[in-house]
Amino acid sequence: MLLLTCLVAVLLTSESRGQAVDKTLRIDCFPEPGSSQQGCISRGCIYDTNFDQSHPTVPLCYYPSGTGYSLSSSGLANPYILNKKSDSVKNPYGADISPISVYHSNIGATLNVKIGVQGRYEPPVQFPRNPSTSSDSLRFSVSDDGNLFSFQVKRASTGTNLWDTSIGGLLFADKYIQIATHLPTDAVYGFGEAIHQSIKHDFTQYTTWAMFARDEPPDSAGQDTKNLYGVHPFYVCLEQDGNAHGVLILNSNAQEITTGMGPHLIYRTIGGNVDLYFFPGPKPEDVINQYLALIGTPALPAYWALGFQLCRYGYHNLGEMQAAVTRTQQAGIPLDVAYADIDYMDRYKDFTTGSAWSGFPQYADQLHQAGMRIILIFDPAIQADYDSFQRGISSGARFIEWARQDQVPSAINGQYPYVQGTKIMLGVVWPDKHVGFPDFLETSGNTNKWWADEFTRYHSQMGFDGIWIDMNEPSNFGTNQDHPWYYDDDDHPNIPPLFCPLTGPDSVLEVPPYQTQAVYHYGNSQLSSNTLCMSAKMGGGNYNFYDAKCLYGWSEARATRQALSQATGKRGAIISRSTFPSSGRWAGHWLGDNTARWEDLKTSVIGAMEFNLFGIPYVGSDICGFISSPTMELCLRWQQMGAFHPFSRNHNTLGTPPQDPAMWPEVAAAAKKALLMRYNYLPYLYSLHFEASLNGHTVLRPLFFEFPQDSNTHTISFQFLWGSAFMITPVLDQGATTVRGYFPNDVWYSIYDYGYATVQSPGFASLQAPITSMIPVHVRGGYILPRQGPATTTVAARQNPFELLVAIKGQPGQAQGQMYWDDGDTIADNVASLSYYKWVFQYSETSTTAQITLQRTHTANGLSIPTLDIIEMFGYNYYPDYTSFTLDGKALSINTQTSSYSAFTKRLMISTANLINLSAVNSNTPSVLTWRHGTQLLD
Ligand code: MIG
Repeated sequence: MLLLTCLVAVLLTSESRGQAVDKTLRIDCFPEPGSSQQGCISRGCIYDTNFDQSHPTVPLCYYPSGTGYSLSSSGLANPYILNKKSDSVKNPYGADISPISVYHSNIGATLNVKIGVQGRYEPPVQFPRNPSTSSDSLRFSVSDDGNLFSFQVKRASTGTNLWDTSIGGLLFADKYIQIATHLPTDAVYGFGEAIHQSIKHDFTQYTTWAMFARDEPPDSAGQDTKNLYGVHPFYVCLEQDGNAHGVLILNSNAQEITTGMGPHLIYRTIGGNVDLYFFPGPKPEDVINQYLALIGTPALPAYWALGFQLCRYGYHNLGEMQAAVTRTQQAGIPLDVAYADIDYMDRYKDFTTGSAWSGFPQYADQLHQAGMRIILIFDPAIQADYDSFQRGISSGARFIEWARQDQVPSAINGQYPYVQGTKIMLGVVWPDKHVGFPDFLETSGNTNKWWADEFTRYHSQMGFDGIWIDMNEPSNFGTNQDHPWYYDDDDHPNIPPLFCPLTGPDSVLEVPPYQTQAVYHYGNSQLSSNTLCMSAKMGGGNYNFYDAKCLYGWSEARATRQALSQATGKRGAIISRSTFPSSGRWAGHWLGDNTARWEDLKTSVIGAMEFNLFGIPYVGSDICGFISSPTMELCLRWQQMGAFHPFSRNHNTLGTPPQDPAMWPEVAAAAKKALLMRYNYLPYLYSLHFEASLNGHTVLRPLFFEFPQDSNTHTISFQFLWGSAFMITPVLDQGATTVRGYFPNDVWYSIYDYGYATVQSPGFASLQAPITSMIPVHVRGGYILPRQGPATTTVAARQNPFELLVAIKGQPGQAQGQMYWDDGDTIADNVASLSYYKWVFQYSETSTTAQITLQRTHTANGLSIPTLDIIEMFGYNYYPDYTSFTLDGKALSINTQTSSYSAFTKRLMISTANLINLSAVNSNTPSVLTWRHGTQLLD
């Protein structure tokens, strides 16, 4: 009895202090390894001794409720001034900074909430920050309940709380900042770069995702929360009613998020401020549009860059590359781009050509003659003893440096005359000697100018068309290791690696009090593992590498865009391994060093959708898998799926057998078929890219983007859409001859082998998909898709007549669509000022007539284009009168030999040479194509 009374008393005390927190709403107070009851209590946190077997991820050591700041009387309005709450737990990782401020402002419909202290580091990303628009708006409010400051971001139209920080946990020290919020639902998408097993985050447990750029291959075998090459602290969330909003947390330090069961979100970073951007939607696509208004719209790839691309690491010589290209061509597989990896270089030095590749420039000419293009890899790090480096030094280019002269290791730097008298931090990458890392963040312009000049100089020897930038996390080999891996590699001399000051007074940035999961995940690791020292200087000495490292790939992409334009005078294409918000303005992305496994095929479907959320729509995976060797069947399925990723490239690692599609007759046949369909619909895909670049959109979309009210779509991870109207249902399982797909309530017409032109009923369905067939592709009713007969290069395909696929919906039937068209390769830094065509198409019908209006809403100067010769219609329920066709009142004669109608499939094919000259259709009032038909057929 006495015991019981005591227990009750204890419970009451802790309850009366309001400190215990339900399992579902905790904020971990010991997220690093080594948590113990004693360590927990000494932090002032609460330790739960009841480990819950069924919820092993629930933090046992957690912050008491009420942890945080309170509103100061000196700042009761914008900016709000906060003081550390006197009875609150201290920041475990450094002195609490107090006061801090909270400031909110609007950029159009986007709400910016900034928490922190002026003058602290902020990422120097220079976003365009264009005001966004929305049919809805957001409201910011604060509360100081129980002396705990919190803020709320509400959707004005519904009052839904999108963020509510009353969950507590706000902490702010120089190297540990934490903020937490309740979330309206668990339908959260995004945060990267990481492998996600499902597109929707899982809130049934606590999961922490690190964000710190690292040369780290993805592992798709199971749940793996490690951070990969780039950093995207951005998510989209669907509210209960299907409204969508987005949030960007703009910070470039090592950072992480925990998704908690509340559902709630915990954000931690070890530097900078908390700079939050809320995008009101209310449609998912609106969210991306608003996000891209802030960070900038994606680069428009050259038209040819939408063609199929063939690559591998480990061609021993030019002959092997030629053989792979020739194999592919001879199999009739469409192919636009041939790649060379670091193999082509002389001992891995940028801007050089190795002796086994002496005929490469001539081969490039030959490929160009055949309408093809070349993309070459370039690594950022430059060997410190050859002419490219020397020109950099003499032109005032900067490299990443040590903070002080006395830190420079003379045993390394002393070997290189060009670095004498500098503080350049030398590291080790592929080249035989030490390398310097160009400082693309410095603002004199010298570095970027030198970079562009090097590309220009090399381009005059070797005619490449696009640039592949790798290793830009930046990756450095063997940092802090006595025996780096390359000591055991025959192809790399044993030069000493970089050692960072991990102890002593210079270690404050190297080993901060909280190192993030980017360190803890890897065991014996530091923030500088695989990269340069955190205490290095970049941005011309203005920034610590600790703060700005994650911008390295971003800044290299920006410099490389300038270099590509200067060197080639053309648009071309760039793909970058490391990315950050707004990298899409200059480059696309491949999903990194995946493995030839079914699991990796699956996660790449999710990865490509996520990068569309991140504003980098030009994305794809290494088709058939990079590491290890695919089976025929896996490679076949990957070629089929990858044919529908905006960036479509087969790539393979060193030392594995060739896996280009022509290696197996079955894969060759499947790749040919899938890629011919891709090439057929490239005018539609290109128009989506054009729209994305011009106005800020995705190209590839998850189903929930188009059907947010249909909760079945919220968890669909393995189907995707091109724009609104073209759905791909890939086969991702070994041995499968059918695939389960979901068809939201709408009209879906098959355009693959099974049921071509006919309607697929809505709901879940099992679809035929043996390896001899295409994977299922469906077109959505209500849309008109532009296309063109395919060919084996885009150059040839672009000469073919245009076609329209009219997928009719409704009663009376209607459909609409649009097409953008330009020369496809003019530099597009400003897409709006390109010389381009845009047409808007509209279909409507009455019981006696059908009509398609064609309006030219933008016109290219002096660009000759093919005629529109084919109109294919699905769901057309009448016998057409071929003799009744008119365009703007003038009779058109239809070739009845090549045109046809099937009352069974309701498919009408109108095919007549030179049917419509699109460059001449009206621009003000649309041109009208019309014809008569008989009475409606019964279904
Ligand atoms: O450490 O250039 O992700 O695509 O083939 C490997 C060789 C360096 C990593 C890239 C991969 C490329 C490879 N690179």
